[in-house]
Amino acid sequence: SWIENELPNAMQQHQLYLQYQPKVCCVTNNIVGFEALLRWQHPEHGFVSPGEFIPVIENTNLIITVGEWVLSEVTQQLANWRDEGLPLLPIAVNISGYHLHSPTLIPYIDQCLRQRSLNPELIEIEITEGALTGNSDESINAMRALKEIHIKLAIDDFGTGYSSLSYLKKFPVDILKIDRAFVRECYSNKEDAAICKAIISLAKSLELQIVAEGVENQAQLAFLGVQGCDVYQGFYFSKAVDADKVSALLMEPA
Ligand code: G
Ligand code: G
Ligand code: MN
Ligand code: NA
Repeated sequence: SWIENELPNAMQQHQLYLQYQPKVCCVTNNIVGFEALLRWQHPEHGFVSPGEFIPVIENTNLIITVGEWVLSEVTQQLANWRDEGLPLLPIAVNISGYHLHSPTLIPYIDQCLRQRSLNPELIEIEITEGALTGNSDESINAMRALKEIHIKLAIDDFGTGYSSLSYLKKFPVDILKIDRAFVRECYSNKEDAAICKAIISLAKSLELQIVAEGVENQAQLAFLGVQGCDVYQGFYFSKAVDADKVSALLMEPA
């Protein structure tokens, strides 16, 4: 498709850029980190959503090229903020299963961090639950290798991947992100409330940090807070914003 043909140029021609969505502590309301989200402004097609172009390239080497571009951008951005004297917060990066299972991921991240003298704790890798259902041994090996270089791991879209919960015991995971499909009506729908409660309780007993996605209103936040959710993300606090807006947020006293 045109997506595969034009994406390589898009990186060179600065049509791709990142925005950053704040992650907020449910207790203090302080920003505790950000998630990097890809954006593509195409000269003819206009704005192209990652929800549209990522699936097209997800099982090709192009997802590695794009993933490496994101990792390089994010680490360079962190280094720039550090050099400007700003206090740094961790940034979560979405990595596709195909890239996770490639032998190039670990050396590439390691090189990005070393080149810019960054603490690995500043990068979190988000893997969707769906990416972990097959290749279980391969996934475990890749995740262990990430842990060896002190990178934190999050399971994204948790609850939608139809995978066995037993992998939580085997996989060295730090963070669970409740899919926004369960958050949407958590305060009014009995089933969604039960699912959110169960996921939060599971995360607590496994000592994992729990992040709720897609929080858009006070009713959702109140419910999640009572259940003991640690962190939330969503339009209620902020949509993803440009890097210069992040600098302003980092400068604000907590
Ligand atoms: O930001 P938005 O809601 O448009 O993102 C749509 C989807 O694209 C989400 O599932 C999100 O995880 C994914 N996505 C956004 N940025 C990246 C990225 O840098 N890499 C990968 N693999 N997926 C991304
Ligand atoms: O799959 P992933 O969680 O990486 O997807 C992140 C996507 O969710 C981003 O594209 C972002 O724009 C979107 N998003 C973030 N906050 C909200 C929200 O409060 N409501 C909705 N509907 N989407 C959100
Ligand atoms: Mn994500
Ligand atoms: Na998600």
